[in-house]
Amino acid sequence: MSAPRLVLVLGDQLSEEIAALKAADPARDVVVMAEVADEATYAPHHPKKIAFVLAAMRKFAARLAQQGWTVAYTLLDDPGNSGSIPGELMRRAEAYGAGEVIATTPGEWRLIGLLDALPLTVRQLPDDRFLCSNAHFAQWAEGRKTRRMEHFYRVMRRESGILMDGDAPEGGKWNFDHDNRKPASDDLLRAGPLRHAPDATTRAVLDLVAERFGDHFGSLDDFWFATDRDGARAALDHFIAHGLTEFGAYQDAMLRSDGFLNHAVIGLYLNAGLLGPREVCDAAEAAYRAGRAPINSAEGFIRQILGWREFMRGTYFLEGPGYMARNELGHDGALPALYWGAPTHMNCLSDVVEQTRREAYAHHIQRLMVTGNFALLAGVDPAAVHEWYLAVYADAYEWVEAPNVIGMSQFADGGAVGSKPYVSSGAYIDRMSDYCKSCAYRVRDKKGPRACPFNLLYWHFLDRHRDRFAANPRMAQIYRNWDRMDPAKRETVLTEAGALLARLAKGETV
Ligand code: FAD
Ligand code: DLZ
Ligand code: SF4
Repeated sequence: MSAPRLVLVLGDQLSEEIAALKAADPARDVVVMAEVADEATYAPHHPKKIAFVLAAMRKFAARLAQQGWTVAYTLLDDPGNSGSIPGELMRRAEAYGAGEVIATTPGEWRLIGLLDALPLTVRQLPDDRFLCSNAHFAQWAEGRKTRRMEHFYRVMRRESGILMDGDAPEGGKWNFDHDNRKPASDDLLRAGPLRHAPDATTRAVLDLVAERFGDHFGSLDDFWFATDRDGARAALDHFIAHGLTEFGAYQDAMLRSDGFLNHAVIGLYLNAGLLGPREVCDAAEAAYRAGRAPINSAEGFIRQILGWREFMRGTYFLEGPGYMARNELGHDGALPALYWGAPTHMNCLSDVVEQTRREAYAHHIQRLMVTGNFALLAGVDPAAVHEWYLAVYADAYEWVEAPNVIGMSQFADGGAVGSKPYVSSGAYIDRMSDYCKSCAYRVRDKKGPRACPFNLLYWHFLDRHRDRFAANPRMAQIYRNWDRMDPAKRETVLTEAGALLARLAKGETV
């Protein structure tokens, strides 16, 4: 009998269809799964995220063992635990006399490099859980001066056949966002995401995480994530039945009383391998075709997965390991302490950060137009913003988090992801949320002691980056508005914004 090979399954590769398992032989090979301190601390992950990953790993390992695989599983508190993925592979290689590792390429350059550096023969197979391979994305991108998600998405619709009517897009349009973007009212009852009571395995993990990582930012209370494939599928079905119909309409809305609105809260399951993108798109399309969801919702939801998610993954691998250090706008401010829960008078930020601390979740518009928008306006170093997002959200893995943060949110890649920066004054937040009603600042004040900080910093941002953005056709009108403002008022706005930035830099509460 030939020597066993080690089959690496990482905490975000929990699918029976994962490439490494498909290439391995249960009669010969040993699956290696390891709970290691390095993966929990290379970014200070939210305790709920760590608990989710570890509980899901334990259950997935048990399922593989039941199916006849030999699983060498390292518990976090095993006395021999080396604390790292490479360390555990070396330990298992010695124990089993193995010289070869079959891995599915990790979703992070850091780990890809660590595996490449091992003194073992390591095969990193393409991760084929996606609807567009990295090679195919590179082919699509070849020769394009700019890459835009909307163009990529149409190719993906055609190639996958999802939501198509022959050669034409279902409903006659590729994009129905015109019907979306309504603010929400808090008198509507929404089902919210499906909540799962922790079982014995999850409770044991929660105790362990509290003991080992209780000092990380984030609460472990009321843990309700699914931690296995069946629970994740039930969460998807629940969303399709109760959330999808109004997903489109309220996609961009924010409410103090409801941090989930009509969002699916499935990103963590998709990214860990408990759900696949094709089944999610198929479920949404089936609901539409059965008359249970309108086209604007089905299309809007499918676009997030078939379009944005695949586009972000392609971008991460195309841009290479240097992407996380990009800083095209030269921002170097420290991340304000309010992101880690220090007090702030800004209602929107205080609410989103508190929700993030509690749930390891915020929806897209909260991430983009509140926490992301503020960091960009305030000129925070994008690497610090990136580290924060990677740590605090249960669905955060570098391949998807970095293009969203470095690219879409902070414009630190100079436009590889988006054609213009996502910045707004307080007016946008006021239109899409109820945060401003009870804020200490006044969203209508453009200057003065109670002026909304987003208003002040918005003009400061545009003014200091004028050379870069004034020629952008999508921003020309904004500069015209700025130029039409009374010069004395412009001066006051810039002076007050500068004073606000100075207070932020000193760590004062704003
Ligand atoms: P829904 O709103 O219900 O959308 C359904 C699914 O669409 C999501 O689960 C997700 O898989 C996909 N999706 C939607 N938007 C995007 C997008 N822009 N990029 C990739 N997939 C998308 N998403 C992550 O999965 N991990 C991250 O670390 C992450 N970081 C982000 C950071 C910033 C600054 C921003 C602006 C967005 C980020 N996103 C990230 C994208 C998006 O915010 C989350 O996917 C979404 O909030 C997850 O919640 P949901 O499952 O309820 O999503
Ligand atoms: C996020 C995470 C955590 C918290 N812990 C582990 C772990 O103990 N073992 C493991 O294999 N994976 C873990 N992960 C997921 C990895 O960090 C993830 O595979 C890489 O970041 C690549 O996406
Ligand atoms: Fe946020 Fe400004 Fe509205 Fe306050 S007034 S909630 S700071 S946007």
